[in-house]
Amino acid sequence: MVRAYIGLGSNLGDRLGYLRGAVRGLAEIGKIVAVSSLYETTPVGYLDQPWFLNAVVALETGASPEELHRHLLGLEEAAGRERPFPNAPRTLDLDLLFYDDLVLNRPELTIPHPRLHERAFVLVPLFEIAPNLRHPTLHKPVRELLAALGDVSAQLLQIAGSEWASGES
Ligand code: PH2
Ligand code: MG
Ligand code: MG
Repeated sequence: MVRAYIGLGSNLGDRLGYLRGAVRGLAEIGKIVAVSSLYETTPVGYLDQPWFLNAVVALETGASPEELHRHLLGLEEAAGRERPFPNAPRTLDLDLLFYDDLVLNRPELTIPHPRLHERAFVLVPLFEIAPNLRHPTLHKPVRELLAALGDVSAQLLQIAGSEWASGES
């Protein structure tokens, strides 16, 4: 069994419904062992799009990285995700952040996620559930990666505790 960390995001349609559906879908391939609070976040990168809901979950799984990645893509597909252009608004985005301390560099899958250390919308929820988790190539714990971003308070707002994941819809 390994522990994987997955970033969840949505900024189109029933955002909370898609994230809750994703948590149910992740439980089909492992055991959810931690769920972060839920954050509303300002768009990063392509700015002309709605605010996101973001969260991070920890999953204990026997699935290989490839199986897990395929499962994530299947859940995005099931949520009706379309990809008209890079960084387009999306119903559901599921990013494999860490897979134990595996380092993988393939065209279709890079682990750890190559931009996670730049992103408050990933590091703030990740810090809640795994502050001491060490990045296997940057050799720093999440706590330090987050501290390096400085004041991120204008980029996100905590809108619910971890109970968000277990609600109806
Ligand atoms: N995802 C992106 C690009 N920008 N910004 C926020 N706030 N949240 C995201 O999940 C996000 C983003 C690419 O996947
Ligand atoms: Mg993403
Ligand atoms: Mg993605």
